[in-house]
Amino acid sequence: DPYADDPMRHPALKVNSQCPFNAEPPPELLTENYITPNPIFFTRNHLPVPNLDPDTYRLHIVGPPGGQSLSLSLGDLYKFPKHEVTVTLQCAGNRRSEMTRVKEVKGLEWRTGAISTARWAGARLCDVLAQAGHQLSETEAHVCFEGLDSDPTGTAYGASIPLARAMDPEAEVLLAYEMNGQPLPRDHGFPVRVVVPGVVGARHVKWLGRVSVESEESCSHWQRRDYKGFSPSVDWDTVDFDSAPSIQELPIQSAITEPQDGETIEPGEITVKGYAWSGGGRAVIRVDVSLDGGLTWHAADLDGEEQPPRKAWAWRLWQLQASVPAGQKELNIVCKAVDDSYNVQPDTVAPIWNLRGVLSNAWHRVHVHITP
Ligand code: MTE
Ligand code: MO
Repeated sequence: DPYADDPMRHPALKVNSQCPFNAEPPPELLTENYITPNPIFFTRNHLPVPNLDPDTYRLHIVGPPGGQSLSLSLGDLYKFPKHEVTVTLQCAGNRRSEMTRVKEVKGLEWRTGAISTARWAGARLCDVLAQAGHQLSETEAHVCFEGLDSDPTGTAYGASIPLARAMDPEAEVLLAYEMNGQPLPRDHGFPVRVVVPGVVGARHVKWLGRVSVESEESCSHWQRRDYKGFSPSVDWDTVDFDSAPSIQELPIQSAITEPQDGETIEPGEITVKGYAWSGGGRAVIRVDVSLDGGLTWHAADLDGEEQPPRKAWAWRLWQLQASVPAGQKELNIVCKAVDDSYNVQPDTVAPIWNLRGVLSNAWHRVHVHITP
């Protein structure tokens, strides 16, 4: 059993698949803290978790022609300036289960919890690439990452990002070795993972083994044949994966975490809670909440850190206090967020349905009953 050596996990996690391990925190725990505690940070593994020895671990950085390839120990990586940043990581499949309700999709049934936030620390990728002699180049446009997790045929997880993002110090791409002040937990990439602020989870390669600069995107299945968006009318007979760009920055997203769908609540004062986040460093500027299915709206209070413009890498938690009118039997609670480019979420799921169930960011709707 290749999974026999997987680590222990927190019992509160909602497991979507045991082998490989995929799990999300329950909604009420997800927004209890701005920084997600490591044991309940959502986990998305495609393969068994490698068990790497930090003493013999080496990160291979392929140098440019005429440059210098590097084989970095953890100690070598610690010598680069240590950079810290608070970043929200979201899987492209977050909220996929709502797409499934429109029409069947291929993928894990994530609810609203395939998203979490941590304080990451490590070396900046731009500093490490510079040491190997890499510069911005017109022919070599992508930085490819390879994990040390692999399937029985020896194929490793891989992904890539544009070189311009990797070389931009303001983009703060990290080779992270700490998560919330601790060494990375095994499930989250021990000893080193990539953190690409504002970009889809799939590019944050865990258990990082190799970094190279190439003229093309990573040839990995997960770069070329997955994590792409398509029109609702494209099906598995007609899909042409080469016709769509790989997902990088993610669209504006928000969800309600309290109360939960189907819950029965007391009349009087209620508190509605949730999260909101946008990709590419775009800040959330507003969250609108409706208690009547979208007829009237209230602006929620935004909690959490306000990050610099263009570098709003982390989510905002939000809440709304409201009173439920007497005699009301039910509430149709809806939330939608707006980012600083005035991007908004679509109101329904059907027009953004796609065969892989990615980019599911329609208004989030929760129906609750009120005790008479
Ligand atoms: N890196 C490796 N090596 N193997 C993986 O399976 N999964 C990716 C990414 N990096 C993956 C990986 C995907 S799809 C996501 S959403 C994030 O890791 C999840 O990171 P987390 O498990 O720390 O939440
Ligand atoms: Mo993912």
